[in-house]
Amino acid sequence: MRTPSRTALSTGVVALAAGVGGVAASFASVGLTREFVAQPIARASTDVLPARSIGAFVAEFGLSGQQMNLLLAMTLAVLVFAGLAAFGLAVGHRVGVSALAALITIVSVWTVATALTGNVIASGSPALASGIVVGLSEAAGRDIGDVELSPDRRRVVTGSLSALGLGALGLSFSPRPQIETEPVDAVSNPGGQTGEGTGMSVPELRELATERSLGIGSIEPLLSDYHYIVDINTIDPTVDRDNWTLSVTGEVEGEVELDYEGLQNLPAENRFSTLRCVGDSLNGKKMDTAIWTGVPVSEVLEQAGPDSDCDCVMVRAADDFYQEFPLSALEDGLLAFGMNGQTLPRGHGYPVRLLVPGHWGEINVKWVTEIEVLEREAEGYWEKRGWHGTGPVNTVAKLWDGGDLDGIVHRDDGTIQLAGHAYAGTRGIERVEVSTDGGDTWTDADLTEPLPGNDVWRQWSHTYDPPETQHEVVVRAVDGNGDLQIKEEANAYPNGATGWVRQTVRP
Ligand SMILES: Nc1nc2c(c(=O)[nH]1)N[C@H]1C(S)=C(S)[C@@H](COP(=O)(O)O)O[C@H]1N2
Ligand SMILES: [Mo]
Repeated sequence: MRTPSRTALSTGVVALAAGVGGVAASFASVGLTREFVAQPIARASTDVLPARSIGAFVAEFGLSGQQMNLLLAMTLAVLVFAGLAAFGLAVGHRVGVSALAALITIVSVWTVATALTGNVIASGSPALASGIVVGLSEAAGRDIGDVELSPDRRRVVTGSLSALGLGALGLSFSPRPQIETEPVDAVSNPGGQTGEGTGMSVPELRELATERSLGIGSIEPLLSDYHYIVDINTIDPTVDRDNWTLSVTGEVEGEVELDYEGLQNLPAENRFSTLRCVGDSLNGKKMDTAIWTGVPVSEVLEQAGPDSDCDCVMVRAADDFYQEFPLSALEDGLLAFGMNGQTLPRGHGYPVRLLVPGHWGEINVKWVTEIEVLEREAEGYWEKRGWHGTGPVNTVAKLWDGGDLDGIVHRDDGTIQLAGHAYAGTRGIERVEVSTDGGDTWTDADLTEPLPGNDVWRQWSHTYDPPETQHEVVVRAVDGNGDLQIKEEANAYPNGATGWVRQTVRP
C-alpha cells in the first residue's frame, strides 16, 4: 500500500542516504584534505564559536576536540546534501519525472560543494554519488507489478544499501596523505652546518638528553616521548614539499622566495627547543621538548634586508593561521624541517615550521609560507580572539601527579621523592624551590645539568622525610633574571596561567 506518509518517510530516508553517500564519496576521493566537503564547515564553526571558548577548547582537548568538530561538520554536510536531495525528490515527484530528482540533486550538490571547497573537480564525486543514490532509489521505487516489497520499501532499501556501499568505499579507498619520512640531521645537511648552535649530531644530542634525564617516577624525559599538538585545524593542510615556498615580503630591500631545496642548501643546525602553549593550564601537559633541525631565520632575513618601523613581522601559514610579533624575536628563530632526527611530521608543520626561542607556542608557526615585514603593528589570529600569546613565556615549575606522568614517589626507606619540569624560555631556570609544608619554608631542589641551547626546560628533584600526616607540597621556579615565578593565580586566558603548583601528599 502506498500512503502519502509512507512515501514522505521513504523520501526522507532516501534523501538522508544521498547525503551520507555524497559525504562518503567526497571522503573516498580526497580523504582528510581541504577539498573534503566537511572541512570548510568545520573551519567556519571554529570561527563562529566565541573566541574564548574555542581557544580554551582547542587548548584543553587538542586532537579529540578537533575530531568532535569534524564529526559535527560531517553531520552538517550530510544534512545539507540531504536537504538538496529532498528538494530534488520533491520536484521530481511533483513533475512525475524521477530522473529529474537525480539531476537536480547532482547539480545542486555540485554547486554547494564547489561553493564550500572552491574545487569544481573534487566536488564532482559527492554530486555524482548523491545523484546515484537518488537515481537508484527512484528506479527501485518504480511500479514493476507484483514484487514482495512495496515501492517505498524498495526505495528505502536501495537508498540505504547504496549509501552503505559508498560509506564502505569511502573508508577503504580514501587517500591517506603520506609524507615520506627520512633521517634529517644538520650534520648531513646539503648546505652544511652553521658555526652556531650545538655543533652536535641528533644522536649525540639525544644521548645527552637521555644521560641528563631523571629516571624518577614516570616523569617525562628531557626529550619528550610524545610532543603535544595544538592548532586551529580540523584537518591539517597537506603541503607538497616540492611546491612549498617561503617568501619574505613587505618592508624589505628585496623580496626573497625560497623553495625546499633552497632552504636545505643553507647551513642548518640541530637545537633543543621547548614549546609551551599559552592555553596550557598551570600544571598542564602542553609543554614539551624536541630536537629540531633547521636553518636559522637570520640566514634568510639577511637576504631580504628588513627595514621595519614597528620592528614587527606577520608570519603566515598554509592553514591561514597568522601571527604578529617582534622582528627581533624572529631573528633568533629557526626554520625547522626536521624533528628528533626525522622529517618534520605533518601535524607539527610539514614541510617547514618556525621556532621562536622563548615565545609562547602560537608564535611557532607551522606550515609556514610567508614572513611579511610590517610597517605598523597588527593583530595575530589568537590576539584577534583576545589572547596575549605573542610574548615570552611565563616561568613555571610543574609537578605532575598520577596518570601516565607522575613525579611523586614513595620510597621504601619512607622518604618521598618529588620530581618535575621547569621552564622559563630564554631566561632559563636558575633555581627551583620546594616547600613540603604548604609554603611556610622552602628548600632548593636539585636541578639537572642544563642541555645546550637557550630555550630548554630543566628537571628538578627533591627528596624529604614526610610528616606523618597529609601535607601540601608547593613548587616555584626562579628564572635566569632572578625573578620568582608569579604567585598570583590566573587561568590561561588571556595571558597564560600563573600561580604555584600545589599538590596534597599523603604519607
Ligand atoms: N600554522 C599554524 N601554526 C601553529 C598553530 C596553528 O594553528 N597553525 N598553532 C600554534 C600553537 S597555538 C601552538 S601551542 C604550537 C604547537 O606546536 P606543536 O603542535 O608542534 O606542539 O603551534 C603553533 N603554530
Ligand atoms: Mo598554543
